[in-house]
Amino acid sequence: MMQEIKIGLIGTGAIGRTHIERINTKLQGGRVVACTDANQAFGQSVAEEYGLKAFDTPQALIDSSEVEAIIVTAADNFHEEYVLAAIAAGKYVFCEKPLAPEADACKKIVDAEIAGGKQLVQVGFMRRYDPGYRQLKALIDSGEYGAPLILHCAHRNPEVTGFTTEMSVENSLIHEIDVLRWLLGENYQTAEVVFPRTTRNAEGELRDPQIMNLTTESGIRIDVESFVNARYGYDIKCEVVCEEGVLNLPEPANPMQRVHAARVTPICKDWSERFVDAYNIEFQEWINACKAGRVDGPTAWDGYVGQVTAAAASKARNQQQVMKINYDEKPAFYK
Ligand code: NAD
Ligand code: ISE
Repeated sequence: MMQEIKIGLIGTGAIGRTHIERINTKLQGGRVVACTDANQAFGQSVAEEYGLKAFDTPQALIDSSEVEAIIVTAADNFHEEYVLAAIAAGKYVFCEKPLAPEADACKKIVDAEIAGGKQLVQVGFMRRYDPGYRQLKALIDSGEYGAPLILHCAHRNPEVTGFTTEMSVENSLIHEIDVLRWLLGENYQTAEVVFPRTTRNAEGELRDPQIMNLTTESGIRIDVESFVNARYGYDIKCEVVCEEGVLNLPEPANPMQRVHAARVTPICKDWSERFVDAYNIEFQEWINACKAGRVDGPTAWDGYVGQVTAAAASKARNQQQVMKINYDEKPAFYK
């Protein structure tokens, strides 16, 4: 057996723990051996639960000779600092989305990676690994249905805590911003965000739901609903209207049940259930790529493009007007 790659994880919260679990119990070729969390006692308890070494600080974990690759699953605002530290240490780093909440911070990461001369960063845009999105992409790429013209999408969470109006785009819709660009193989040109009536279930000042409208370079129009207090379940929709056919993202294969004089097909409760296959494939491919000495998933450049788009959408939302999106030219390093 080839040696397992030794992984250190920063941020042992909800998704951090699911990644430890999947890597150490389901996947092959890698093992999470160390962790750290801003809440040290909590990080220590997770380390004990999974038999890992607990580090007091992310920097100590990144610098340790016992750790060969890093996973960043801390809160969004700290991604930049730890990804830059991992690049400085010359270690592969998987960073949960978003790469950083600000486009400038993503650009700093891109610049640091280029200066280091080696691609090390992968961003956690797991929908690219979802079997349903992969099937949809294969159908679009086959050309059999003609060119895509319109996309109607929805991203619904049952509930969230501590969410702001900005986070609907920067933390939640960033998934659609990335996966639809990958699905269509083109960049965006304009963004707009409009508000329907706000649900009574939105906390404080949160505007929820929101609708983000995007246009692409070739003129495809996309509407995406973000509804983070949809209550009924976790529901992701994507319908691609093509010249000669309409393609839909497959629903998760939950069995239909006949109960209480009704036919019922359950809907997923949250992201961890809806995208479990995507996360498993994403991490197996990341481990394989690290061992082969390359990055073959979403790059720091994809993280940057995502956040430039999100920033334009945020500005469009604040000014209630359509914003043009301008990206820097893609560096040869990422081509
Ligand atoms: P969470 O709040 O459950 O966990 C975050 C953890 O990070 C907490 O334990 C917290 O103490 C720790 N932390 C915060 N600041 C830190 C710091 N400076 N250094 C070290 N640890 C720190 O949040 P979560 O839901 O697990 O989300 C974590 C990240 O994963 C976020 O960036 C989020 O956007 C992303 N996420 C991605 C998906 C996906 O579908 N790909 C799903 C959920 C979350
Ligand atoms: C969360 O951080 C995720 O990434 C989930 O996939 C998404 O559905 C949710 O809205 C985000 O807050």
